[in-house]
Amino acid sequence: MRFDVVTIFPEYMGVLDVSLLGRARREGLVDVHVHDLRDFTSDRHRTVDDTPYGGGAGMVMKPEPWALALEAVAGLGPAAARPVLMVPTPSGAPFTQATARALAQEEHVVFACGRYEGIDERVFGWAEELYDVRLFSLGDYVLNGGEVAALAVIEAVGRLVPGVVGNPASLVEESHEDGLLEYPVYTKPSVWREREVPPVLLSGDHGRVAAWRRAQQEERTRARRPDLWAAHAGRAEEA
Ligand code: 6GU
Repeated sequence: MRFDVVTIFPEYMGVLDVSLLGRARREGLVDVHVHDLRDFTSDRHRTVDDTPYGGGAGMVMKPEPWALALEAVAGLGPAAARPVLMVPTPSGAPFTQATARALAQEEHVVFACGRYEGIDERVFGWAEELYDVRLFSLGDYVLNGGEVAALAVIEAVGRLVPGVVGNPASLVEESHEDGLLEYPVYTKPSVWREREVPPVLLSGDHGRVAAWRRAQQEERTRARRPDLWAAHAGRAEEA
């Protein structure tokens, strides 16, 4: 699967070289290319922003450099694939594990990382000609730009690509895969600084371990994420 990232801070994406995803890239499992938006400007100052119509604080990203960049990048993926354009913005739809699973089925995903107060809105309508356009948010807080959000999505989706995570079973038993948070985990020593591992985990009784873990998942979800718990309880009632 191929990712392209358009940004005015290409060096921000340097962390993609390290860890699990770095290895996946070197092994050719995921292909990530980063493009500098300023390479698609034509003035001496390589200008990407301007003042907002209607007034107000901050600057807005100009549409034409974005159009040129997105036209150039759309054709870089597999010929048959209609690319997905992922636009990080605090006013987008929530990005979830379900979104990550769906994106992992795509062949070509492009990120348009805006800075300042955002990108001229007309770009998104225009881009529908070439892309399946999806505005997304990581959560209800504001980042300075979309780069960190693009990194988060590339990591969440990249690890679902077959072969990237060594043991596929570890993808199944995870927070959010079944609508509940993950159960707590422990390793040796069984007593550490006077704190004991829950005895059931040392019992060797797989049935009791599974039941305990399930109860922990439910307890945590109820305590920490009442929103997820309500949705889970709703589904259980329907079934
Ligand atoms: Cl996707 N982008 C920006 N700029 N801020 C955010 C976000 C995205 N998600 C939460 N805050």
